[in-house]
Amino acid sequence: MSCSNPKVSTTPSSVLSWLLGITLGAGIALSAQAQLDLEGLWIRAMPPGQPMTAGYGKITNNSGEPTTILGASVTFADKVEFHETVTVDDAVRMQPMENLTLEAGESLTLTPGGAHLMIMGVAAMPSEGSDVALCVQTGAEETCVEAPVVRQAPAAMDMHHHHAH
Ligand SMILES: [Cu+2]
Repeated sequence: MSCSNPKVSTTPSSVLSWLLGITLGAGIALSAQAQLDLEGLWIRAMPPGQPMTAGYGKITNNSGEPTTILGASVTFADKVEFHETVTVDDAVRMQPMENLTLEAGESLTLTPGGAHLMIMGVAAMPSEGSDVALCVQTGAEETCVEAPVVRQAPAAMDMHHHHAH
């Protein structure tokens, strides 16, 4: 969160009101801000007719208190599960995540080969290049984003890349 307002006075009362203004502003911003921040979410483009695909990205708990993710949904498929990837007896497999509680400020990062959104019962696979609504539910609210349908992670998800070549 950034505040670019430079109106800082040296008199204590002005500083107090400035701080108060900041506090009120932050409070208003918080109430309008989603509990969950969905960052860089994308859905794997798959050929038409495939019954399932996966979604990835970063989900951060901005609520300031532990928050449990109850589920996720898309309009083009029956069911979305949070899966984790585990290795058992040298075999890689995936299973539903048991703990979907994020501590305050904690993020859940979903990446190919790791935890992911398993999207099942696809009625009509969205075409590559389209955007689809992807929603994540907590007890208090539902947070939705428009997620691009692409073959691989968009460049924005490459955290080590700073737009320079
Ligand atoms: Cu899976």
